[in-house]
Amino acid sequence: MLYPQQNGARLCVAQDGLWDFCLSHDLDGQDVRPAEPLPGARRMAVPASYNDQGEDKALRDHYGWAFYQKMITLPALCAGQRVVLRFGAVTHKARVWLDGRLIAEHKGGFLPFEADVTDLLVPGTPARLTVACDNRVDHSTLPIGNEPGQIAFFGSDNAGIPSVEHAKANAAPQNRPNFDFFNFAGIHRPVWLYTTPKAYIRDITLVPHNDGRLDYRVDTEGEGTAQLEILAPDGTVAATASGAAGTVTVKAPQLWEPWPGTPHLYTARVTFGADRYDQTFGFREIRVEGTRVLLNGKPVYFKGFGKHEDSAFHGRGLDQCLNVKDANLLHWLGANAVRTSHYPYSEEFYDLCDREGILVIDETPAVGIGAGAAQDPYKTFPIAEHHRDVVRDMIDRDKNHPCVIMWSLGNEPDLEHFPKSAYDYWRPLYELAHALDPQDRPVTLVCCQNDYTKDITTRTMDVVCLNRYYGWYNLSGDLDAACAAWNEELDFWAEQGKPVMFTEYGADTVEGLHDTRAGMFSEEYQAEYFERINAEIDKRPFFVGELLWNFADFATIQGPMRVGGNRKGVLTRDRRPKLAAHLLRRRWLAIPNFGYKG
Ligand code: GCB
Repeated sequence: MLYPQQNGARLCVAQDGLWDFCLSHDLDGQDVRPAEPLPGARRMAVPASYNDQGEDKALRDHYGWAFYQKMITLPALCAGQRVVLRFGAVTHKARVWLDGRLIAEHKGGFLPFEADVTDLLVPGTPARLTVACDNRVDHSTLPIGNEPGQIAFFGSDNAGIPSVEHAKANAAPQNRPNFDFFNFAGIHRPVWLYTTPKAYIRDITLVPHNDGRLDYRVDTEGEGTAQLEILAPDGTVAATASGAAGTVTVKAPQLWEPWPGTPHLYTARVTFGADRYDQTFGFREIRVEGTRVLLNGKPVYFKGFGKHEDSAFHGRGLDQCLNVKDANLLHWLGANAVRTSHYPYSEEFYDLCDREGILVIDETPAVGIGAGAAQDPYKTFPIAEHHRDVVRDMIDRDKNHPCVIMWSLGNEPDLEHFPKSAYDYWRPLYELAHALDPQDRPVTLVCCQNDYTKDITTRTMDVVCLNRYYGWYNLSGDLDAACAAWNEELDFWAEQGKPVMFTEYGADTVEGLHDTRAGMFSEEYQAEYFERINAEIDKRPFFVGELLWNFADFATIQGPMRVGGNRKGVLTRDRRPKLAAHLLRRRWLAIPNFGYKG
């Protein structure tokens, strides 16, 4: 799906700003009439989560539908154009009405959707746009929520105590997320009204090869012939082509390389009748060979983090300023990679990473599938079809980005208790991702700390991605024992003949808490933890990367394990460095992108 673009052929108007807003108190959202002004409306900024924009608990802890509303108008001069209303992301379920008429429904809170409103929005005439979003998570959504009566992630269980069980059963309906990030909701990404000519470019698919060949396909609607101009990074025309699909060759292309190399970006300028679209891309190749990951033919070493889209007040809403700040902090730290844990991020983030030379592991929102479940989640959770849709839509959205170098099908599912079921569930998704990706990038699944000898799925991925908390959730505070256990596991992975990397490891750290003996939660413990564990992975040639948990502290559900959120950030939530950040910076600036392990 193309990102909205304003150019000589298309008008593109952001609908961001202050909208009217109200909470629904009916689980089907039937107490609000979308054709009428919202009852008791208050102001709400878009894009942003609604949860932290007010001081009331009702907003923070809402369960169910919330409504947004705004009058929209397209200038009369747009008459005769095709008109589209596009949402970057509405979390988790959305319904959209124009003047009371339902024009779109969408499931999944992290990917875009749009509605053609050419016949509904008369240019020059205002219309009432109403958007409802449902924040409920359960066994049929991604991410996964627990069903009523069950506990939330890191909630206190006290199973079996009658009074606690009764209170749980009688508690007000509420979300019980099976994941460790706050369940922010709302219109999280920009809303656009855009026009195209009636005959238009629907999609562009590009597969660059480092010898300069560029395979392309242009999908269109209506009569016409697609024309292509390939613009070099300096804007000069490097090649031209005509027709809906083919191969065009750029002489001696400048490759896209991660920071501190130069991420050279080319542009495919496509015209089709009166329509036009500029699609950026980069010449870079990524593949796995034996125990190495080769980027542009060279063994790459990943240094960086799992992140979250999370900040004060905005919640999970797009914050371009924060994204730019984070990119600069990644450079300052000497990092070259991030994982979009635990959902696809905003389109604007990938565009920034293309330009800043940051490698991205792009992850679906499939988090919480059954970890700790007594029953086989693959047989009981109705999610397979939605999961396939999400994989398809994520690849469709992000396929042209040079920054995206690997797909992650999900985070920390149960792979150990129902190993055969797990394999039968994940293997087709792995094959689907390979089949759908025109650039055929490596595919992975991020695995939880488990009995790795029983898990038969992780070892079949292109890159083995491990979340491990030796020295934190187990062997707590004992880094000698943690290193011993970790080494024993590394001996197992050494036998598998795959590249292996950390996608998570870390320690909760309260900024300002210091300790001469590096006790848990102190800044010294986090620094020593990374130093000790990193010394072990440095000895292993097949270990190709270290993505720490987490880039910055982030909001979570309340629980006895979380002091004002998850504190495993190397930076605080407001982006101040903890002690470990300085040590990592020294380490990472000395580790080259290529050839670190030979
Ligand atoms: C994990 C999860 C991540 C949590 C983290 C933690 O394994 O993947 O979402 O936040 O552990 O800090 O417990």
